[in-house]
Amino acid sequence: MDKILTIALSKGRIFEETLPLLAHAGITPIDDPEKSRKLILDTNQSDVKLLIIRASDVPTYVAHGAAQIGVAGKDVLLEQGGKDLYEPVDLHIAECKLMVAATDEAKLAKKRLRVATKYVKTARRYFAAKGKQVDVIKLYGSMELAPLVGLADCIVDVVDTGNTLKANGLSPLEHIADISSRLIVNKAAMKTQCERIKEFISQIEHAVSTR
Ligand code: PRT
Ligand code: MG
Repeated sequence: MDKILTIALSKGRIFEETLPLLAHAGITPIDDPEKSRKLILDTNQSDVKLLIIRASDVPTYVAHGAAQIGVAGKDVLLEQGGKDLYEPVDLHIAECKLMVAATDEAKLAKKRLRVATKYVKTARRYFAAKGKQVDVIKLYGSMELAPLVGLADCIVDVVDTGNTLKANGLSPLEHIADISSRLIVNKAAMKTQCERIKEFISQIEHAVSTR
């Protein structure tokens, strides 16, 4: 019996954009995570399973070896840095930008900025590197609201089309990082399931480069 290969990923844009890459590696899920309530999806390959979890939990599952492989946004990886993982492939999916946004430039001129974000560590690091004093307010979602109700002067969030910012009267003002999703691999699994994982990585790399 071959060892099981478990791949952790989140529903929504990451799942949808990873599917064609998995298909290239010959892997097709049997259930649709948007319809099924199952958290472990079987695939057409009996030794490959998909774990459907929150985007921000993917590095944790892979770091602990509960999944050998995962797909995680670079925003999540930057924020949770220090997890002992390999990051062998930039999948160039779920691309966006991590930005500072506010109603206007003047809001960023304050001596001590209040920054609302779920990216607490990344925001601290960014403003510290600029020598800017900040108070970071941790939020779990709907960051765009914070500047509108006086909770913060600006936000740090990922931006794709910019429509959400625009709809809330905010502008993207400072670029922190370009973001895309990465294949991540558990370090111990890379040794114990070396051949299977290397084969998978090269199939995915090929899928990315020929897309
Ligand atoms: O939703 P949940 O709280 O479970 O977690 P999550 O929001 O982290 O997961 P998900 O699936 O929404 O995002 C997974 C990954 O997709 C993120 O970690 C990013 O790497 C990447 N990604 C790419 C994005 C976006 N584009 C994006 N636009 N993640 C979030 N957004 C948000 C954005 O913040 C805005 O609020 O989507 C909204 C719409 O964006 P606009 O700019 O197109 O209006
Ligand atoms: Mg989301």
